[in-house]
Amino acid sequence: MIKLYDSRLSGNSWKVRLLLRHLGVPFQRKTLNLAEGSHKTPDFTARNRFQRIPVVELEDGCHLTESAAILLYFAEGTSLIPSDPVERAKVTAWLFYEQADLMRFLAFPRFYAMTGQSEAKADVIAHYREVGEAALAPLERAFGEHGWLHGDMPSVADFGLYPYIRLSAEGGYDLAQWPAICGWLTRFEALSGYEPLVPGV
Ligand SMILES: N[C@@H](CCC(=O)N[C@@H](CS)C(=O)NCC(=O)O)C(=O)O
Repeated sequence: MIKLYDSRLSGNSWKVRLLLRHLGVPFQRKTLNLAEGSHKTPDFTARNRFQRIPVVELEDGCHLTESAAILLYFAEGTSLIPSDPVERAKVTAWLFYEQADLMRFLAFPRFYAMTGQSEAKADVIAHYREVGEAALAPLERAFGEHGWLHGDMPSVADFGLYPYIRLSAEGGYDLAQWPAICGWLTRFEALSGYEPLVPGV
């Protein structure tokens, strides 16, 4: 069976889990404790030279790394990724945008809050919030035109962008100022296979 190396609170890993559940792909979770450094061991480094999660181990033992690359691998051949190269590029553009312009700015204020560093890191958090909010504005505009990131149907892009936007409130973002984004979060949560970051909580 496919294995997903994740951690309990990793948003990047949540992306992959959400997609696998939506597609009905069976997998086994291997949940690491990052605080113990279990992603820095020689064994894990052999699975991912970048020493990060998520990592997917396929049934033949091959490893996939980087959440966007993993999402694209599993979306291949499904309705979540267009076969037309131009439409496909529009979908993958969102995944690149998330990695370059959103993820760090949304994730780090949350990480600092979770690790009790909000006060010590107040200046950097203020900077991240400013950049992150500017990067959310194009999404608010996009959802004024269509219900999903790529037109009127969910695509793999929605799976790539949902987790850190949903989790951003834990880092102090006020999502209420983005009504169209909030509507999309609600639509996403109604997709088949949806499960919260920590199931049962
Ligand atoms: N660009 C990577 C980022 C992965 C990443 O930052 N993972 C975090 C957990 S969400 C991690 O493993 N952090 C441990 C570390 O960097 O030491 C992806 O999208 O997969």
